[in-house]
Amino acid sequence: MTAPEVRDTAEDIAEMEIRGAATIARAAADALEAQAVESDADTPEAFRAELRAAARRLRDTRPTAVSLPNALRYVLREVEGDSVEALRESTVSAAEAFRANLDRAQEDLGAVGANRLRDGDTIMTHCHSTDALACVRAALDDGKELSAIVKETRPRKQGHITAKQLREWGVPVTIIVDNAARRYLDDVDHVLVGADSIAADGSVINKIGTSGLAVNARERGTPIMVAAQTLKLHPDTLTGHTVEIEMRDEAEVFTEDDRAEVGDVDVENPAFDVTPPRYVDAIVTERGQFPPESIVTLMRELYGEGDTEPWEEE
Ligand code: RUB
Repeated sequence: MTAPEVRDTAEDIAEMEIRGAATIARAAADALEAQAVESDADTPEAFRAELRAAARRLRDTRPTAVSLPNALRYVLREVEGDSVEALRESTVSAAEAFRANLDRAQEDLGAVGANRLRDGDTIMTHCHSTDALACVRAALDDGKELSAIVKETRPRKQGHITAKQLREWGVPVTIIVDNAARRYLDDVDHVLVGADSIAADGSVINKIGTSGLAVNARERGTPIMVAAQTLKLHPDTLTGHTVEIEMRDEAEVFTEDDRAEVGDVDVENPAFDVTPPRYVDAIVTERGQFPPESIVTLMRELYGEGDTEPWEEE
């Protein structure tokens, strides 16, 4: 059987009710745990097959954020035992360990990122990243005062989530439309964004619009800081694979009414883009900050060269 939580989580990730790379990873680990707890499999083989099927279902929801397959790999590789009960227990403790690592990594990353922020600084944000906000939180906890220029982030306006969080923390916020970013870059001390995936060459894959922002920021001389736990490192890129960019429903940007008004046009709605490493000043992780070109060393250390995926059929 497939646990209802696996189906619900997969749907919620696909529909972006659950969104943001770290949050998706946590939800995936939770769903595998639910699958293990609710499984009625009567043999270890059947239990493992169900868990792999659940992982495949979760993995197939959104293609770009590598935290999703990295979470599934982490949990599945810890599953061990000769009985259904032992397998169940090891899945539950793997999911618990994964969540604890996630929390610790985000806190440690926040402390590193906060060191780059000075009292009185203004940041510019794009989309909503819990890793990026962890840096702000840690800086505030250090007693620094910050203000923020928050890009709306079309088409789904995740900038509003960032603005709400920052206001709850007492940070003064100015919302701008995405197209206004360059005009405000001279007023900004750091561009601070998250990442869905980091490739072996140090390219940063994040919400569509990040690359244009980074190019403009470089031209204005504003430093660009990417906050990304090592869970965002994409191991497949070590062996030459590229990161798939999710294309989303055109209805997010162009409605049926728009079509009736405008006429028959093609619509493209890529969810993410790739920022080349030369536009990024620092990638801030829980292991310290790295120039993007050196991230490959950390990637090799943590993930090695790829091997078979634990959700493939045996
Ligand atoms: C979210 C997005 C975020 C990263 C990092 O895109 O691009 O910047 O996922 O987030 P979407 P976090 O809204 O399409 O999921 O730091 O929370 O992992």
